[in-house]
Amino acid sequence: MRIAVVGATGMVGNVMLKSLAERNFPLTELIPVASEKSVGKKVEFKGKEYTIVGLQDAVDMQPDIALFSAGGSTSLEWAPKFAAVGTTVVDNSSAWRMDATKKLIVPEINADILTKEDKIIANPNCSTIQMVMALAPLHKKYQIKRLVISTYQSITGTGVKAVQQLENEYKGEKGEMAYHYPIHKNAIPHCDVFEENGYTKEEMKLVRETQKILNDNTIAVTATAVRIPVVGGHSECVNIEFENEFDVSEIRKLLSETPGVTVQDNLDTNTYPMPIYAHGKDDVFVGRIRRDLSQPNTLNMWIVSDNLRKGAATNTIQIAEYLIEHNLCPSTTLS
Ligand code: 11C
Repeated sequence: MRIAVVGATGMVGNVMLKSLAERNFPLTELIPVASEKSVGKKVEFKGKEYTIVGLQDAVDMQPDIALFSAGGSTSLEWAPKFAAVGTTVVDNSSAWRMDATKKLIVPEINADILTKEDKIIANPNCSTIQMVMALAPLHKKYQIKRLVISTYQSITGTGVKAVQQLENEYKGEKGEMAYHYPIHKNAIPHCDVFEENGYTKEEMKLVRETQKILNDNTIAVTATAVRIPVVGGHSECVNIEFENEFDVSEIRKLLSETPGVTVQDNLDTNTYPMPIYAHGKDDVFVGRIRRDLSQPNTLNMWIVSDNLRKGAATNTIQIAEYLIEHNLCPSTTLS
């Protein structure tokens, strides 16, 4: 398996390299790819140095799989060029997610819809992935009717510039601003750009991507996404109304049996998920599981996950692993 990592110098790209190494991903050649200004620089992978190549050189090398995390416009322009030479692209940007001809995949939920013909596969948005990981088994059993979501999102979702802004503000130094406002000691109800409907794009990703992944447009979703000065992961308060009756202890059992989900929910020991502890982990953590006392068949949960891991790098790599394990890309033979 010859694997290209497009956007290898970015925050997600970095975690991808770390994660590929940790998971002992079956690659025979790593091709780190970045924009022209990074070409020639080195990245480290499993104790070896690799030289970054440009996009056209990477296409010419015809890798088996390209893991993209280089922003929407790079994906729109370059994913088709890789696909044209036979590379299967797994794209972490928002470019292809809602394209009806592209599949939006969380492996634990819907990787079984992938075929050899899928040459560009979309990785969902981080805040969607962690939420649907916890919702999918519940939807199957109780049928979700409506979701009311509030997010508390890590600045790492914005990128290096935002982490730098927080550090500067913390130290009382001036610097470039990633946000319109200070983030230190603040909460900004504005993730990604505003759409005409008054919601942000991040909020609408939660609506559209959830329906696409769960393959159910009848689920009503409304969301408010907020940026907070945290680096470890995204947190979400999710209010779920089901069509059917449920038992809270059954929900807890179902979630604790779900691969990739860890329940942390013990009021006696003050146990609940928090981003500081989710940081660097691949799982999605769920706690504060309790009935909404204000209306029937409704539940509240608190969902936390490292947005750079399961929300981005890990999910992208899991898709690639699925392709290899199921013989779905050109030269798939597990070494
Ligand atoms: C955030 N979810 O935290 C974003 C980052 O659509 O892939 C990823 C943006 C995307 O702001």
